[in-house]
Amino acid sequence: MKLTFRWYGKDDKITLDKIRQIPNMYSVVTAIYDVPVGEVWPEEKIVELKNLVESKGLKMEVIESVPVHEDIKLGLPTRDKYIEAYKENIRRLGKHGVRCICYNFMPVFDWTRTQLDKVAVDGSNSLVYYEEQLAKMNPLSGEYSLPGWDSSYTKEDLNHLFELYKTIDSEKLFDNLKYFLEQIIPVATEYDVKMAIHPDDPPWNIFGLPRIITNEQNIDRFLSLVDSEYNGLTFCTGSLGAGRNNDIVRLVDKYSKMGRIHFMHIRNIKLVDGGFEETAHSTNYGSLDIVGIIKTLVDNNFDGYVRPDHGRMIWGETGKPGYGLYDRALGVSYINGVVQAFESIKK
Ligand code: DNO
Repeated sequence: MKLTFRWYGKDDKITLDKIRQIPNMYSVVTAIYDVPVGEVWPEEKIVELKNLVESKGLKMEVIESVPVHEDIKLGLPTRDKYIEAYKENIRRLGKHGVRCICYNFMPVFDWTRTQLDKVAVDGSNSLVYYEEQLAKMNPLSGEYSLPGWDSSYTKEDLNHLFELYKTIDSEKLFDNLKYFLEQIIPVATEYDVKMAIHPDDPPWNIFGLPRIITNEQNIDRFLSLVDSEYNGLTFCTGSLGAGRNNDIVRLVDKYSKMGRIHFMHIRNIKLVDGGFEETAHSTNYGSLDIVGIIKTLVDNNFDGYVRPDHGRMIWGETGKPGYGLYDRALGVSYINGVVQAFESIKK
């Protein structure tokens, strides 16, 4: 498996110089952040970013994300022009060495937490999700901005989108996803770019908006919409793990054996009454068997990309919630250790 680390580009205070010093680091996971959703990424920006990354001895083989325009998810007549732009982005990225694109199909909001700095007994803090807090949030008030949310929406945009989503249930959302995949997967195949959908985080409907990449049944359905290895998954252990019926080790085994996992996001969460809390990666800190997950990947000769996912804030670090350096680097060390232990037993 190939170890990667999310890097938010030149403005990220966690620089490439720091990332390259993390043991066994292979590639960054990045994106072009200043092009509006739905537009084509200028080729010179892609090349410039790639050259910068490669000048530090790293690769740029994974993009997270090329976001999907809401009109595509809504199935509006304007979707075709956005799908054309999406295809062009796949071509351009594929041509410049990108082998995997992570994206999601969550209506309006990407990953959602209710508190970003819950302090734990050891003094670290992390992201949490409590139903009780969610019930008090009104996303239409325009007061909330979460790290995973598109901050360009005005209050009016949000109200308009919510109005449009009133006619979209999960069946419609599946239809719109199929329409999108049928057009992009042939391009991804031609340019050898593995498409890897990110599960919905958390894996249930929020604020009355449908979410479909949530459990085994729906993932099976997603994979059969276009039955090609280029139509695959970003298997995010923490996102799917928040669903109490999702048996994560078994699902990692099933989908990696099928060759449909292209990218792993590894993090641990602790399920608590009415929600979950993000923890250190170590198996004994949370509810997920991270050791079992990694063992399964090693057993199945997983050769896709892996990155540590959200870390806690430790040692006084401040920064992008979930994306500090220290705890994610500890996460990589943990992953490295467990991988090497199982690989050496296997030999
Ligand atoms: C959160 C991330 C997600 C992910 C998108 C993919 O930390 O895993 O924001 O990048 O859902 O499109």
